[in-house]
Amino acid sequence: MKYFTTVNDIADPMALVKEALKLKKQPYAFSELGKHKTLGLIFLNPSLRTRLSTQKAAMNLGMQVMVMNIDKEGWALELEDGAVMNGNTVEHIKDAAAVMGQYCDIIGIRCFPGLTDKKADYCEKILVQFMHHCKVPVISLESATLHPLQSLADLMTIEEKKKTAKPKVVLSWAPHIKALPQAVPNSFAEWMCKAGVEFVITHPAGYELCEDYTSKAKIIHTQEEALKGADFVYLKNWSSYHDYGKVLSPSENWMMTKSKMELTNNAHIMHCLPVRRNVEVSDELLDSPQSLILQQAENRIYAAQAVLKTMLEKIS
Ligand code: AN0
Ligand code: CP
Repeated sequence: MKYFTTVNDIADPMALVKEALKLKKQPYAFSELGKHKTLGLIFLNPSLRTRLSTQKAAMNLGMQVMVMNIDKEGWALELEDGAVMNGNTVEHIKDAAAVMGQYCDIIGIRCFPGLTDKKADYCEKILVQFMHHCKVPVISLESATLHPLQSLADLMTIEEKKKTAKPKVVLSWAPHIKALPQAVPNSFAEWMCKAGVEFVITHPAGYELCEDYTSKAKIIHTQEEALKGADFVYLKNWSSYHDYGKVLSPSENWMMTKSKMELTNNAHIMHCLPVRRNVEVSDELLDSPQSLILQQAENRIYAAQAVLKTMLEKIS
């Protein structure tokens, strides 16, 4: 595996889930594998879980880690090929990526969408240039359109908790005060469509996701209808894809509450975090025994570890 940017970069998602679950039981079984290998983590946006869990995963494998918040600590990056750089940008991404590739054996990069130019975001302008110029294996730490480490951890969590072979998993849009990326729901949909679960997406009209990721999902616009018999309910806000980057105001209240959850099969609540409490989901649910938010966050370590291990085995 040279790249981990989408579920399509791996041949067998369930095999990777099994590998991650094995590493959770024996985190230090491969603590020599990463000796004298360096992981670089490059952030163009904030992070708590991705940064720390990926760092921890690398440490469990014996790697050295360098972290750079390039948006704050680096030179202002130029993204346009052929640009005459007489403005505010100081360094071209092609030079920055090539240099970092010389310092690191594997690089992780977080590059959120701008949410104004759909075409630039959905062609992954930053990630693609970075992968091209750095020459080493690259892990997406959430790109403009996808967040595969999160989805791998989410699928692990569902595997650990499911009580039937084919559980019903519902992805429900949740309210938020800001325009958020579609990366987490796109990615969750992409992975769930390959996971052998009954997968339903529910959202207000106008919040349809890009069909490239949802073609195999059942889409139901009435939240109550979608929740019936669910075993897992995954809450997430996203901004509009069709009216790109906009926050539309649905007429109903889409916040997840205990009374709505009574329609489910005593479902587990999932959220990737950070969560706006009592806006997206009520405290009562997030702090209930049905909540899996901390287990998802814990599994981020072993999801990253499984990906790093696979990459290290190829380069060492
Ligand atoms: C980000 C998002 O929605 O993509 C990161 C989630 C992991 N969330 C926020 O910006 C609040
Ligand atoms: N879930 C997740 O990716 O969290 P961070 O944005 O804090 O990394």
